[in-house]
Amino acid sequence: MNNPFIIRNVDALQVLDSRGDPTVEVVIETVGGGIGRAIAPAGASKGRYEAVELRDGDLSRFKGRSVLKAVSNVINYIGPAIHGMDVRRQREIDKIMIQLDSTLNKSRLGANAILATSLAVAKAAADTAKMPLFQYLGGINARTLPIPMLNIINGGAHAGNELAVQEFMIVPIGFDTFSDAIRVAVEIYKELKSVLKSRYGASAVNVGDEGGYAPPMKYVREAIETLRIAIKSSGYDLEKQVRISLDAAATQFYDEDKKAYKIDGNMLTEDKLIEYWRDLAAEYNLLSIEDPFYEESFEAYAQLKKELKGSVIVIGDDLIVTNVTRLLTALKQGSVSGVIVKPNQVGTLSETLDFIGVAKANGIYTIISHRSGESEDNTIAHIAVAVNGPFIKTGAPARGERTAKYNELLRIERYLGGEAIYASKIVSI
Ligand code: 2PG
Ligand code: MG
Repeated sequence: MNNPFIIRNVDALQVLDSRGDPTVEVVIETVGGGIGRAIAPAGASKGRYEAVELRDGDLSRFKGRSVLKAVSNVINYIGPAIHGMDVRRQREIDKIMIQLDSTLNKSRLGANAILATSLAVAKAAADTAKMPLFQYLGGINARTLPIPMLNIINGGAHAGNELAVQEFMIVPIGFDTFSDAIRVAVEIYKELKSVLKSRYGASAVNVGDEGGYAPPMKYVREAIETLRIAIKSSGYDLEKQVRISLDAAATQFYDEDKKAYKIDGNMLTEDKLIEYWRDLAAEYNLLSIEDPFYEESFEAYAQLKKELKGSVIVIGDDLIVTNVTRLLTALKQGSVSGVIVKPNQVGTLSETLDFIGVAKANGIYTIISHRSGESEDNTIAHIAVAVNGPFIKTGAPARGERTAKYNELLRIERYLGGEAIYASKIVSI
């Protein structure tokens, strides 16, 4: 009998992401008629140690941003190598691509080519098995809807304002269901719009790359204060119901020569910045701070984490780049209590799942994350449920490429019915 899971076709093409940049889409078909389609996302504030996103650099096309080489790598190298294989052999297929690439950072074939293929393989397997992707990946144990961290004020590399900190997020923790959490987030998002309009005028509600507002602000406290007003005037409690989280993306405002951070119009040394975060966390009962320091400063992270005594989750993104070796370094030094998980930072689905496994085995919170350049691809929503969250970070509850993930989570919640659990019910934060 014919095995329906055998790959019968691998195709790739260049499509566009949410910033209008070209990116790689891969389509895989199985003998049984299953189809897997996946699109690679792209970051703006990228970590130095991320797997490499291959771009053509040909200035006559898309200002150098085209990905035709990565597309042709899928068609000419990856496709022939995995054609005829069973899509359920995910690890083997990922290994073949890693070997074919044979670099440490996937720079030969491109992490964009490899990731889109890896995700398309899993999606083709789920489709052939006629199962939702989260269930194919997580089995009967996958039923926890993640707590969303919604970035509703954008700064840093994602906005055209003067805010050094990149993301100001609301985290609806005090609710019974994921859909309630999303409703509350939208109410606050809309309330924030009115607050910004009345204080800064109509242009203050233009949005940044991740759908959050990008008001003409300069001071971090000003942004947090405005969030606080919007949460309160929406009728929610800042202690138990909706918390505030930051992604500083501090590498972006670190001056390597001066060894100092430019924030709020000041230049702060590492010691001063540790104090700054400590005070801010206490003042606003912050739930988490992501990338509070430069991407090499494992010790500064550790120092801050020690001083915060577990009251705030210290998260590594650019510091760790979904890389097990860097995570182990961070664990040894006590640098983080949470990690961002971005499949395109490492390049394959199985390496992403391995990374999540190591983090969870060490009691580290995992935050499955989008990139600032996204698409309608909603795979991360499925991964978040497959690994039982506990967090997902996928932008504001606005703009199609962001709502694609939230909407998929709403569908999964409905599909699971009474079996669905909202992660905040089982995570102590
Ligand atoms: C981040 C991400 C996503 P980018 O820093 O966490 O929010 O941004 O994709 O630009 O790296
Ligand atoms: Mg980040």
